[in-house]
Amino acid sequence: MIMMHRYLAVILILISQGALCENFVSLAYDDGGMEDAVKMDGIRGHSVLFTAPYDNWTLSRVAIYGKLTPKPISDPFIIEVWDDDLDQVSKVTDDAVLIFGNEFEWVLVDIPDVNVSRDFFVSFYEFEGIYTGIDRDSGSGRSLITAGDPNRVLEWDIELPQNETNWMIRAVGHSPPPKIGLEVLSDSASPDSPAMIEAKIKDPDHNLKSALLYVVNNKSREVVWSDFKALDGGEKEVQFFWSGTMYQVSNGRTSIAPVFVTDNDVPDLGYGAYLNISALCLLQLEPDAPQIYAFAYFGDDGRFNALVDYLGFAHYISQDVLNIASHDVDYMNYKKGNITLVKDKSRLIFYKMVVPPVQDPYLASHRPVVLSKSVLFNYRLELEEVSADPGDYLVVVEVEDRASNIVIEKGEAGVYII
Ligand SMILES: [Ca+2]
Ligand SMILES: [Ca+2]
Repeated sequence: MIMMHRYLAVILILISQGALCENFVSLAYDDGGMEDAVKMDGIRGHSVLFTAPYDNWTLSRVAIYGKLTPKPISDPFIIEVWDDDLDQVSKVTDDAVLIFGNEFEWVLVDIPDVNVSRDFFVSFYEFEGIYTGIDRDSGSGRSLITAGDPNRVLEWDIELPQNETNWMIRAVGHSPPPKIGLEVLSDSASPDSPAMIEAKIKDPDHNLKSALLYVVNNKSREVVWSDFKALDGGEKEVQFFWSGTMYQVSNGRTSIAPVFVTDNDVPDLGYGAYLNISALCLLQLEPDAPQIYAFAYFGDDGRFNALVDYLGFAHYISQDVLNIASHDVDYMNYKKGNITLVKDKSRLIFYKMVVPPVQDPYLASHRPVVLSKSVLFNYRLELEEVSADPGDYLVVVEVEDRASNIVIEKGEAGVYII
């Protein structure tokens, strides 16, 4: 019922930081689902006309959805890359039986890195040795039949209509990381006059995914505020605002801050106001029980309305949320059969994000919060927006593209609360 991918995305960002990723993107015109397959004889090649995402894009692999024919006539296959003048810019020959199998699958063939611009052709010659998958759902007009000596596009002469044929051949290349220019446009933060931070973001191959702002206490290095924005395209000016506040969780007896939270895009089924903000936490049902990752959901008014673990199991939903989900269910009956939280025993451990001067950001745990009040009053657990301490704050912006490039920019100027 509740979308989890946002948090998983956040967690994955944390995990992938510092890891060595190969940041590839795939150019594809097929839909990934095969409806047909053909092999072709000696001179004819399956060719796809690609358009480079930008000039001098580095192409480094070709992916082909194919399998060996039962009795290959000849072992080698050839992949050729031509520019838009039909001049060959790269060529590899390899042994089909070493690379393709007896079942259809995506096979990645390494080619020497080559820079391509504008339109370019990738042609696959298999000499009746390999069936090449065909997607027939989304004719792109980019699948052709080619031949070499001299390089040329042949007349379409196979049975399937050309406008229903997409060779399942993809071009795989590097995705350069985004660049961030960070500027603090207004540096004093208060509810009446928020600080304003602008990030000018450029990505050469136009596959931006998201931007995340952290406002970091200069002394403690704790993140007091974060703001996530989904992006697309290649050039964006993103404005962030901060009113000098942070989130605090309190159970009536004790409170902890700053708590790391995420805004939610809850599907609009009436739940929105109840599940708007969530916080990653560790759930411990009883003192000796294992700790498991979960998300606590809070409403616009700060009330605690749901607790869902990382597998999607709901340990608690509030009476308000149950009423929206199903009007006829009695909450006390529901509670008996479904709510696993134990009053005075179950504990939640919330997180704060820490951004050390030289290391990557990481999550640190707060002391546990015990659920000691009645479920009928939402355990009296609340998420409150409170004033952050006066002082200096750093701004950090983290931008990700769809090829898992992550770039972190720390602002030279900071913001402050008087
Ligand atoms: Ca298909
Ligand atoms: Ca990129």
